[in-house]
Amino acid sequence: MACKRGALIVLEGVDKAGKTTQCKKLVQALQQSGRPAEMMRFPDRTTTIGQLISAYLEKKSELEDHTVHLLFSANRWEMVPSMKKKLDQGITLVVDRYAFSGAAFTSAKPGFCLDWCMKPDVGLPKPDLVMFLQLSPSEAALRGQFGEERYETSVFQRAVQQKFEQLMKDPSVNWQVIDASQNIEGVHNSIMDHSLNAINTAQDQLLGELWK
Ligand code: NYM
Repeated sequence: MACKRGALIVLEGVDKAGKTTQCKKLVQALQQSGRPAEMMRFPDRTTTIGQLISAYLEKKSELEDHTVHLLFSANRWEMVPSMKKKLDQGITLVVDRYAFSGAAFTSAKPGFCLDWCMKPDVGLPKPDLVMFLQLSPSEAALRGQFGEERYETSVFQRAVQQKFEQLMKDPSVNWQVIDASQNIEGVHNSIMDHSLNAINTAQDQLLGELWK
């Protein structure tokens, strides 16, 4: 019998919600329970496209807004062959941000609509589960100062949060909202429960296409 496919699991949320910490903990917990799992993140700053994006985020270069949006999408598409290969091999992928960040961040800029922002990512591998780490702006502020990168202001993050709320109304995506104000272990336990369910369900299903 062919090996069962891995699940595509995405963590989303505004900055400071704890996505990276939780992705790492989830991968570790899955591996320790004997389930093959790997972490990925977007943007993936290691590729040629990722380096252009990284310089833009660090304010070392300027890029026109549509252009950088398309680069973020291209940075996902360039990883699709290796993502599909790993999923086919039974490896569960835990992804720190995906197309939802792409659509939410650009559409929070003036002159962009969500619909246009979603288009370049239509047809990407569809996550089996997207967990949104929910944290109010006031709680995020308690976690310290924002960094120096582009988009790291509380005004912009509020606009991004509203765009995520619009995206979460889409019933074609398996969204789960996680209360990120709990302690690290509490958040991890919720994430682990949802992930084990998704892994069990995904193994007998074909990988879908996002927003199609
Ligand atoms: N970001 C991330 C986008 O604007 N579009 C995208 O498609 C993705 C994946 O990049 N502020 C933004 C969100 C973050 C920034 O992410 C870098 P990180 O997780 O801090 O490296």
